[in-house]
Amino acid sequence: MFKKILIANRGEIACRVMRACREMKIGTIAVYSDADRDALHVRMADEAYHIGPSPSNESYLCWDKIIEVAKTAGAEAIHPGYGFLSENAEFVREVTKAGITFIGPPPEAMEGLGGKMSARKIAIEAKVPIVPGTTEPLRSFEEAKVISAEIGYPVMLKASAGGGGKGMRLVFDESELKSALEGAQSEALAGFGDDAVYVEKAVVAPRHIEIQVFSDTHGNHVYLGERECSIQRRHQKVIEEAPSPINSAELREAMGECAVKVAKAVNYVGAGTVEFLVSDLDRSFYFLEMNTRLQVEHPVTELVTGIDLVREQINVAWGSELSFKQEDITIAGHAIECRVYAEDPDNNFLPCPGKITRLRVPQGPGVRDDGGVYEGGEVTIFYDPMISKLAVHGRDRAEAVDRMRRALMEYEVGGIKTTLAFFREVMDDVEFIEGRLDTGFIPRFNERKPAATSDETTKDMAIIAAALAHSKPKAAAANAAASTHESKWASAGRFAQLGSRI
Ligand code: MV4
Repeated sequence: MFKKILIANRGEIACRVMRACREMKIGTIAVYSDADRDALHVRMADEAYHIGPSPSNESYLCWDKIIEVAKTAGAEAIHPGYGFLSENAEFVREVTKAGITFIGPPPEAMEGLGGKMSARKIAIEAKVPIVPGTTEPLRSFEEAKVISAEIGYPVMLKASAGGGGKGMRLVFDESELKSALEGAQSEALAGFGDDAVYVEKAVVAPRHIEIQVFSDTHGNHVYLGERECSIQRRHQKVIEEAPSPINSAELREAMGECAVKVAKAVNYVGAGTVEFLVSDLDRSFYFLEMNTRLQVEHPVTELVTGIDLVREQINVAWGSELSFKQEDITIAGHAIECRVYAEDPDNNFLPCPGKITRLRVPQGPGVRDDGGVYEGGEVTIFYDPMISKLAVHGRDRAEAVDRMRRALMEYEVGGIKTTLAFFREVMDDVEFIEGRLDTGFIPRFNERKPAATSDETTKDMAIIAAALAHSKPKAAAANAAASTHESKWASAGRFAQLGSRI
């Protein structure tokens, strides 16, 4: 086995990878930027090397510096985590040239699946259903008009190089098509330096369900069930769960087999995720794209399968066969994950950097927190403000929801605003509890809930706080303090259930 691995990442995922290394008795090498001098991943590593200024394009994206560190520190392999260099085929080639093992798929698989249009071609070849549409860039408005009419409105224009909803337009009829096409093309050009846009049929109120796949260098390909990731804001996942509330063994098998077909088609190696849109009307599913990395939401799959995906990645990179076969994989119970962000839910989820003055992480039965910060540490403006992933596991979905609700009550973050209060509200939401998840969940949720920052609400808060101050002075003071770093509503609402939060 490898003796030393360099982790080319930061935050919670760097810490997560180091945990697997430690269990496997592998030495860990961290790299860090100016802003991360005192970061948790640096403290957790056996060795840590400074690689540059705070902006990621001068540090975590500088592969020459990272490879240099790997050589001097004697790393035999590099784990890229997610984001940064994790899906950069050129980086993979450079790492390999330096005689170091890249923990991830071969560059050819990455490139084939990197573009949306190229991925669609691979899926067609592999006889995997895709959303009806084109696999070549639209050459003119006239062509877009003819094809869209053929497919039938509503249609979706998508940038081939796209991601995060950039260069994507939903078009309801022909009158909107011209400006949508121009908008998508210019956004794609500005965002990715490539204005290629194609068209596909819009699936109405779809679910986003993805399949975890795993492949080794011996030609074994398996699927580890699905994750439902339909709850997204601005094309960022917010809550993920496994299995999907649909929880159908037939659908899992059908989607799983399609996902494996895609992995086989590109001679995939390691952990990958095949994304599908699923229509709630008839449970039909369509391949969307494949992500050639370990995903943020991998813990929910780990919780229901009992498999350590990072350990398996390292084993596969070493050249070992997968430690399990398809028939060994079972889905036990239900897992839910909330991405806890340093953002203000009362102010349009604006990032909230700052010093974490207090941190109490939930514990107890069925709770797992993958964190990247510590009390006294800082959340900076330079990187994604996710501070942890809170995941729970229960025997069924109802138990998992109860556990998440309880864990969220235990969770305390002081000094910065977080999305914890938002999650507490979601756990009490009827549509969420019933598992009615689709891409419209967040907009509907926002409509249903009272305007949290109106003057009336603030007044009510003052009244509640005053009443509590009268009966329980210490607790009320704590609650008033909590309301400065969390949603006022959530703090007040929970107070009756919780009594004191300190
Ligand atoms: C779609 C779609 C409907 N029809 N494609 C793709 C990338 C992802 N960030 C959003 N994507 C969508 N692609 C077709 N043909 C709807 C979405 C979509 C979405 C998908 C899953 C979860 C949330 C979403 C929110 C808006 C749009």
